[in-house]
Amino acid sequence: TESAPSSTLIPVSTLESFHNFLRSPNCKTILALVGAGLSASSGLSTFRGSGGLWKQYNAIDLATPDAFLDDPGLVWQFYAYRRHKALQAQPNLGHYVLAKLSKLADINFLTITQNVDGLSQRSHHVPEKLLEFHGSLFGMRCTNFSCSYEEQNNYNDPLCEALRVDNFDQTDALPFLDEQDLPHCPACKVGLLRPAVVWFGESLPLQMIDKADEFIVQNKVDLMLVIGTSRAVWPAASYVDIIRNQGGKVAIFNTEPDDDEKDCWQFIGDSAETLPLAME
Ligand code: BV8
Ligand code: ZN
Repeated sequence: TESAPSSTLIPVSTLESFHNFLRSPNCKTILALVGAGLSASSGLSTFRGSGGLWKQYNAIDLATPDAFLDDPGLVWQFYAYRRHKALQAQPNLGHYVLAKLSKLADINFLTITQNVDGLSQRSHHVPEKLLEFHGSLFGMRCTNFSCSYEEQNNYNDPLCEALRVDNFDQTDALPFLDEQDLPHCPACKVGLLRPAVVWFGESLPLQMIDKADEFIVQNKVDLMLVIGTSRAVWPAASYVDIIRNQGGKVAIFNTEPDDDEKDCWQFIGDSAETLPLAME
């Protein structure tokens, strides 16, 4: 018999035992935890693998309130670049499999995505079953505390002339941008706008945590899909142990095997290939 595509060799025993569980009557509630790896084959570099223009910067150092206070122009160029790339990218089969699961009537399903690229939303995932835990590259928030500007999505690219990406894509040295050249709030006119993402050291919006906790408390999660994430970031990573401690099963979809993980299914390969195979 012909084997699965060369890059995705899933042992038949893994697939069979997973499918037996998935199709059994006691697999009614599924929670997916998604990370940058799900968007990798859509061409978006993972957080730790971000190469190219940003190789000289560590993404974690730029995704912080201090970095923005210190040099908003640099941080805005980082986000303008990622917005530009995310708008050029297309959701892949892995995103569509999760979107399909979100439409099934006979299971309780929720996706917690750590990604801010908007690809899960663009794959027509049922919105009520998608938690963008770290916000979105396209959300815009006013930094003027006394302003009542409602956070809203802005898909313009470029956001403003100074942030036109092809200006700085081919050069190594990024230009220093003055604050007045950066996006400002249309409501109060004075507030500098910032991307509505959760930076390191910032708390996640409470309603996100509440919705995730509500789902876990209301339905005992039978199966957790851990897709394309290094599980280095908290509190998103904590849900795997929470579910396992409640007796839920875990399936990991990653290009790297996780040798510490014993009692779980591991699908090694590109999640754009392994998810459709596993969840068919
Ligand atoms: C908070 C938005 C309370 C911005 C992001 C408790 C313990 C330890 C640390 C902490 C803790 N509590 C808080 C912290 C600090 C911090 C943290 O977790 N630091 C880490 C680095 C140790 N957490 C926070 O600050 C959080 N806030 O807890 O608030 C608080 C308040 C004040 C003070 C203290 C606490 C906020 C975290 C949110 C940060 N914002 N994103 C932006 O994106 O610009 S997180 C950002 O990094 C991404 O969104 C993403 O979530 C994360 C990267 O993680 P991954 O998605 O897993 O991506 P990664 O590249 O790491 O891995 C990719 C994986 O895919 C790899 O495993 C790879 O093998 C695999 N892969 C690659 N290709 C494929 C693939 N798999 C399948 N197919 C492929 N093709
Ligand atoms: Zn404002």
